[in-house]
Amino acid sequence: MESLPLAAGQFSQQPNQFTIMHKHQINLPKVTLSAIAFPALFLLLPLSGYSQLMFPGDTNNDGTANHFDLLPIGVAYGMEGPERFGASLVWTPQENTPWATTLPLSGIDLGFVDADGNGIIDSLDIDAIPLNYDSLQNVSIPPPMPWVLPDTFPVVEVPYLQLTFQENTVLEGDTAILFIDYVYPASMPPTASALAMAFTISFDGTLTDDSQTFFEPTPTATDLMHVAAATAFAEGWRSPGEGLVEIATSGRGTPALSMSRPIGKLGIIIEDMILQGQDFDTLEVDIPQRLLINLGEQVIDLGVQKDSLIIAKTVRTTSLTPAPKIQIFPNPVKEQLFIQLNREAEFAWRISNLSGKTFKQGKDMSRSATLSTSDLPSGFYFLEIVGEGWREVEKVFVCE
Ligand SMILES: [Ca+2]
Ligand SMILES: [Ca+2]
Repeated sequence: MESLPLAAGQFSQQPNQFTIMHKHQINLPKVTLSAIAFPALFLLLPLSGYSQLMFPGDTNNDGTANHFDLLPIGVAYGMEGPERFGASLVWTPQENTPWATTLPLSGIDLGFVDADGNGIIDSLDIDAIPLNYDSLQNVSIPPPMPWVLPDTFPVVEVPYLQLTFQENTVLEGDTAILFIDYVYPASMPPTASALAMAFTISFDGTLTDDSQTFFEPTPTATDLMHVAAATAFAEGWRSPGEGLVEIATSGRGTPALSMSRPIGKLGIIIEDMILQGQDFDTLEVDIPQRLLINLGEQVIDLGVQKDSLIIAKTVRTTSLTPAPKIQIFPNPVKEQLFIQLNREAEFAWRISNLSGKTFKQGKDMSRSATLSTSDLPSGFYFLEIVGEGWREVEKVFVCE
């Protein structure tokens, strides 16, 4: 939208300039006319002829800067080529000398990958990606093309991303921590050389305060590089959309994803006062888009293990009594479920299924309770325990 007034301004000025030049040309003697025309042609030719025009941050030259642009930096890490004269990180077309070396499969010239133009591909080239995130271009030379990687590396077992919430349950207004782990099967051959991945984590943005979502890479994994974007990091255009976080992780030219390892954690802030007329809701997380590549730019299948989280209603406490510590076991359970409190308290309990239907409920005034579960069909249930000024919800699996 911002480019509209600029484009309109340029358009209104150009006819004027053209008219003035035209008048001058008419009055000028022949020799001077060709002297003016020749430099104009000379300026235009290199751009459309043998040179390249690149945009810093669009390392795969697909027309935008986003998390995928980390991957070419990982593939070409440490490569050297000609510097870009007058280089900057600003999202403008920048002329560069072709490196004559390309990404192995997509054939993209490494001049596009050297985002800062200093003649070396390294982690400094990442800076242009968040700076220009979601910016669009369609004037690069060669023109932008979808980044299609046609070759896949066949695998027997699929590596996958595992999402795990730190807790089963959070209250409204709490911060839910989601761990992102990468699981690499032992059966993978050394030739797989898994290097880098880009993926999108999705969740129901209406249940969360997206302006506060954050990503923290695993601090000990210093061999990895990361790019992450969410509405939370919104400065200008950095906004993949509500309930979406785009993340890329890459080794520095080494097969850093050829082993299982933690990638990082996501902090998802649950909206306050969202549950109306219901006691709890479920927040599902998934990774609908994901791409894993190896050192040769080949695609390796990447799976996902999802997780979900129970959001429970916050009870506004009027009592100064702190909530007791509660243990619920065993889980999974077959016949009897035990509730153990660290002090005596009056509490009510309820077992319901995921759609909220109550199966059993009762009241107790003690330090423990025993609930029979043998008559429940196998599946997931919520066990809700409510005392004066406190509340606890656990997800329980009943098996036969
Ligand atoms: Ca791109
Ligand atoms: Ca560079």
